[in-house]
Amino acid sequence: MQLFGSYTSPYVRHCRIALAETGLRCEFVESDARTSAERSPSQKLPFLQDGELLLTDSCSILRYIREKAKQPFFPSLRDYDDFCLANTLMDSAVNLFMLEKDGVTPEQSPYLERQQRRIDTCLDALSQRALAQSAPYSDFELRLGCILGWALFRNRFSFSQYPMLTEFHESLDQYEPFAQTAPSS
Ligand SMILES: N[C@@H](CCC(=O)N[C@@H](CS)C(=O)NCC(=O)O)C(=O)O
Repeated sequence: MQLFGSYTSPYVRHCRIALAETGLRCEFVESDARTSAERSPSQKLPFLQDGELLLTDSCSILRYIREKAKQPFFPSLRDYDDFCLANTLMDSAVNLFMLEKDGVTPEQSPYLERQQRRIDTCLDALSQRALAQSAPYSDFELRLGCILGWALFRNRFSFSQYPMLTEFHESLDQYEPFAQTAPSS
């Protein structure tokens, strides 16, 4: 089994955390946009190859990892929707980051302004959730931790106005699978 990804992507980080938690054997293949364009129809990272099986999204990869390790994957609807919201936050933040690299900013596009506002409304809603302060963390909480860590690493948005989120991220930083997958360039 091979996981193709980068050491900076928050999507990839979540998969790497799940692999560390389950102890499954998987080769990590550091990859770039050229590799994803050649090998995955989504042209995104991560993707996972296990024999004939190709998985093209971090969500299906997470499900595969959890099921292989006989661990639950979103038995709770509440937790699943919170995961989706954290994922929406991640998509918006990464999308704005990618476009900014191409010189396109929210000032030039009402849709991107909406993406920017979406980051604020998602953060506000997520800051009101009850969050674990120690392991075990749910996949929703790991997803949220991954996007908060990425935002700090890339200096993309601040969440210092939400002390609960800062405390939560600091507690996750003490968790070995989270700490060992911290983004690095
Ligand atoms: N829905 C995908 C999103 C993955 C994603 O956006 N990955 C970024 C890297 S952080 C990427 O490869 N972007 C390339 C592109 O958008 O062309 C997932 O959950 O795996």
